[in-house]
Amino acid sequence: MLNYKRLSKVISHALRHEPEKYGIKLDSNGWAPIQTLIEGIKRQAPVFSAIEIEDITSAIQSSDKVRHEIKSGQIRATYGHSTKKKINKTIEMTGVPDHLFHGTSPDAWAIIKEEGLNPQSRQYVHMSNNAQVARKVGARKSKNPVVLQIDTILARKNSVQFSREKNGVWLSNAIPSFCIKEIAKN
Ligand code: HQG
Repeated sequence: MLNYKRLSKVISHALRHEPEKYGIKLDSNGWAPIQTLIEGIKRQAPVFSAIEIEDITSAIQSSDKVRHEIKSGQIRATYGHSTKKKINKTIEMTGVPDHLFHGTSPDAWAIIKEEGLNPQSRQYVHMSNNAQVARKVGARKSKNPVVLQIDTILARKNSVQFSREKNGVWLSNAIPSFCIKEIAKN
């Protein structure tokens, strides 16, 4: 039985970070033909040399988050990109929650307090519409994660643009520090 968690990581690597290694050229919205992805994975990851399209769909569906989507023979990563050419996102003009949440480490928070939130190695800042989820995201970085609350009304007044992804994930460009505060642990 294939390790779908591992396969999902390889798919994310190909579609978020290094598509060229897999012979893939993402379009401006991040889409690539599934067949090209399959051929690239077969070449790059010998352990997956016999994968078929059903394995790609199973890996995506068995994942704990909506990381990838499939449409008309194409596949894309929904968020997380670090490729040089920016993936287009649809700016939400309505329906942005008044507050979004970002989980991080105390060390990063000490800098964010001064500099604001930056995308760092990714194309966009990642946030959640849910503080508990943000705490889990921060737990990837620290045993004592900090949850930050973003005042999106103030941020939008200061030219920050938000886009909605699957499953409660939100993306934006850099957010100034005065729109961000720490929320108490509960
Ligand atoms: C921090 C996972 C210093 C920021 C998650 C974060 C997410 C700063 C780190 C998705 C900073 C970047 C993305 C500044 C931001 N100075 N540090 N000015 N501004 N930072 O991993 O948001 O499981 O690139 O706080 O669930 O942690 O992969 O971003 O700690 O949705 O699908 O710089 O990745 O999803 O770290 O995570 P990351 P993230 P998957």
